[in-house]
Amino acid sequence: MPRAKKPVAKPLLRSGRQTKRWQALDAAHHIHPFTQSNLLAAEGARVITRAKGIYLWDSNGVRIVDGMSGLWCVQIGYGNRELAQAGYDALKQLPYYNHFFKTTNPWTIELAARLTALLPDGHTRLLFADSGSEANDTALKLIRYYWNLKGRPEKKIHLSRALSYHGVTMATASLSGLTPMHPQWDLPFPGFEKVPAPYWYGAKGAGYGDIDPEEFGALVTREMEKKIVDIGPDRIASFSAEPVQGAGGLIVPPANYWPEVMRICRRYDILFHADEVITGFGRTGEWFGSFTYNLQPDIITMAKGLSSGYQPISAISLGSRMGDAIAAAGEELVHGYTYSGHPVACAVALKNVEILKRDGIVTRVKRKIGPYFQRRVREVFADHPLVGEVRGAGMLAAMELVENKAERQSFPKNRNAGTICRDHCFENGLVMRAIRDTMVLAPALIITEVEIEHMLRKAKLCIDLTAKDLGVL
Ligand code: PXG
Repeated sequence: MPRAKKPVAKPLLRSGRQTKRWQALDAAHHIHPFTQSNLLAAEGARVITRAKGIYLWDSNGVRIVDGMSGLWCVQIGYGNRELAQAGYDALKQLPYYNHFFKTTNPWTIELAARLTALLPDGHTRLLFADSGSEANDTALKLIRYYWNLKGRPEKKIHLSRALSYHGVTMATASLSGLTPMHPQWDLPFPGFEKVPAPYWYGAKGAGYGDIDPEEFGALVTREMEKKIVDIGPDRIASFSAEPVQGAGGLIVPPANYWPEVMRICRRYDILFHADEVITGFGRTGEWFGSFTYNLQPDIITMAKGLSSGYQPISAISLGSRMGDAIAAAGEELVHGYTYSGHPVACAVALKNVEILKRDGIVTRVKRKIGPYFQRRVREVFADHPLVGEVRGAGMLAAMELVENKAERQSFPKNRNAGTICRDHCFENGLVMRAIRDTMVLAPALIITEVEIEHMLRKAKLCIDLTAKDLGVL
């Protein structure tokens, strides 16, 4: 009998070749978002081929802990079969139809109804779109429309905050306060004005001196009010804000900030738009950050966790003030996307929301895993010499790396502390987001205590290595 051929250890070799091929094709043909293509082409992009729970695998078979749940969005973790099944069923039954010509479909209807039951009182009507940027762009249009309907067309200025991220369309990039998002595109458009972010930890470096968080909260809201008075409240349409600023550096405002902002919006008759693209769907321990911080939004935008990122879908929810006015106008709403309320995306989002509720995932963030995560991240990092501040809420946490902890002094930009740390994470199988020198973790809401320990051990290793590189340890 001929001897069976010994299995050769080819898969690795093959996958190595395949990876190189994919990297070359990617470098040649695919333009990446927020990426310097020439640098990436030299390095080669990491090819992610599968995922399960909180883990990703690359094309070389390396397992990576995804500390960011994708881009702050995979609430339910990867590889959920029920979501896959829901999408597959919808794909078979109705892969596409729209809502333009007096039509609808069961998944869109059920999802709209389900969401309004979870949203704050008065939010009984919503529209769908396909991304956070589209949702915010739509919100700005609806805000303009509302004031036109009210006979106040002069109310057209959109206020938002420094360091905010609201999207990348022309209008939502204008609304965003992260200034690097503007020059390539000659933005912001006129009519977009900024007020300060409630970024207490950065206050000293920004020249506010040694100020305590509450004083700083009062100070930035006074600056906001002054800006409104200077512009003239009659010209201001809206104030847009993330309950916790995400991409701007995970900024959790001082306790007195939100009540004062709510008072200011009411006093000057400014519509309040809560951008819940990151904070929605349990991220802060409630269904929406608006509940966590007791906000009363006139309009809410949501995306990411709505479908746990499994499908591109977003929504814009109208409070009674805007919803009633728009309904009463009885006009055609001259707006909508080909894919708004896509049946497959709605089916997946519906199943996602059902599971978040059925399995008590949001409640678990509030009562158990959120408090555990917040406690452990502080225990591990609060006394670390490189970590100036640990901050966070629910399943959001950040460690801000500083040169001098006692003096709250940041590193000069050219020391690249955040980038060095992110590179260590990359080498050590952890995705942790570097925002300037702030390292962020936003894991899937289904993460276990054991997995949190595993993730934090890796994060500690990477921050220790960074400290060594920077001469702090
Ligand atoms: N609002 C907020 C608060 C966001 O965080 C958007 C709107 C825009 O959503 P779309 O779906 O159009 O991307 C976002 C998106 C990062 C990062 O690295 C964050 C986002 C997107 C991409 C990267 O922190 N947030």
